[in-house]
Amino acid sequence: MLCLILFSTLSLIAQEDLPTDYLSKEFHAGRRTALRAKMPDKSVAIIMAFPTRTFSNDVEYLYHQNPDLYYFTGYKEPHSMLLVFKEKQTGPDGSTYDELLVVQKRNPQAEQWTGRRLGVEGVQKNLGIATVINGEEFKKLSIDFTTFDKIIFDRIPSDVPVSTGKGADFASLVQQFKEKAAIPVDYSKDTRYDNKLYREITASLREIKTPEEMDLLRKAVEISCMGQNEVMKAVTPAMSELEIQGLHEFVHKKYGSEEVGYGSIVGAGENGCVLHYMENTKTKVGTSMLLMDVGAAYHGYSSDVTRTIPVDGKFSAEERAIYQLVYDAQEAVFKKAKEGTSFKEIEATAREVVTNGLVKLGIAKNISEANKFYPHGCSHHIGLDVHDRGTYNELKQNMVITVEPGIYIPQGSNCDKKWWGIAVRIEDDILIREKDYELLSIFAPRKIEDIEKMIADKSALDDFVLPKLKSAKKGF
Ligand SMILES: [Mn+2]
Repeated sequence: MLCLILFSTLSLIAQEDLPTDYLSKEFHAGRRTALRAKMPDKSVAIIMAFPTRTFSNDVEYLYHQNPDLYYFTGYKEPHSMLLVFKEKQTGPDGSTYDELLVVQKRNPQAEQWTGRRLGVEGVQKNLGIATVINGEEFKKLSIDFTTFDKIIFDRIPSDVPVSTGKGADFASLVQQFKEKAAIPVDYSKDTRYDNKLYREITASLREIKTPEEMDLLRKAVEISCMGQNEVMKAVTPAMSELEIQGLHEFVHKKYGSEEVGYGSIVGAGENGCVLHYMENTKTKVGTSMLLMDVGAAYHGYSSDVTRTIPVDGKFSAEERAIYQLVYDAQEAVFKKAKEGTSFKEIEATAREVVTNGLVKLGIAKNISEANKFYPHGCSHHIGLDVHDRGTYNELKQNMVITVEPGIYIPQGSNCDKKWWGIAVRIEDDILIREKDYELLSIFAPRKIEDIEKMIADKSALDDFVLPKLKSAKKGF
């Protein structure tokens, strides 16, 4: 990390050796056409970038684009806004357009510090959007918003960082939009400013995956499975949760996954009971069960795969009983996974198997007691968000959802002590088809015997031993 000292700047050439399987400009254009088709007459849709966020002092978090803006344009930079018009608009020079992307201006000095920018021409060339302007130009552009019956946009975040006053940053774009469209302070009461319609339209588009999206999602899911497999083979009781997280993410990156779709969850024993445990601070996972909910993301598409394994290589009788119950709940859901089944039915199916099983094992006396051990839902869409936008009514072909029942029995639970500290979640990703489903996460074992076999296998990482740290007084 460097401190900012300004000298004259270099001009960078375009980057080489990039991945070749990004979503195509035709894909993004197709999505904008699909959006326009769903918009009512005399309407405009505004899709804003996400704001940048401070990590520390003058250091920002790695920027993550609003998935909606990425979906409709492929643009990954901040300080941007897309306007899609139902009807053709006429520009000041008489030209017509029905979409307009506002981007950040090229700036060699800034680019040397924070990375290359596409700029207007780069966007036109690489992303195939014809009408592109800089943020500064947006200020001067006159759009008569009174001609629209509907102004469709997502809720504006209430914590947009204050404008730096330099150039056209996100805060100033939001301000420009509010002024041009005369957005009232409380716009939620006026249906002309339609946040609900924004959510409905984007959900109905994004919940159905196109073949191009499926190529990326399949890859993301397979990469997650490769991580799970390698960890199963390499894991030892002396490893830390952090180290195991690192192994997953190392394997992901080895296969080109740029990021994880959510903070990796690696919880040994009781830590598995914390549903979104992301501290991963236990220094030795020991011989208990290890719950690993880790999702590689590939070109923005996130998988969501969980495996729970016995670190010592063999399920104990109690671990086996709980694991089998969760597995059976998944299998029951798989049988119903096809077009036409409702999310409600999926949820009820998983819950019925888990609750009946827990009562049978004597862990719970009734359904409400059993629900405490299974406190979350079974299924959600995955895509550009790990909990992806969707209408959540009936399953349709080309939706991709998770199936993830779980049972968590913390210490001190009102049941026989032998069950305490067992936490099991099994999570798979499936593609819904007309009459059945495809198990996308088939590459990582789910069955007890297959997991035990995988743990017994040798790993490429077995010989990966690093020198001890000289400066460590305690611990490592
Ligand atoms: Mn999930």
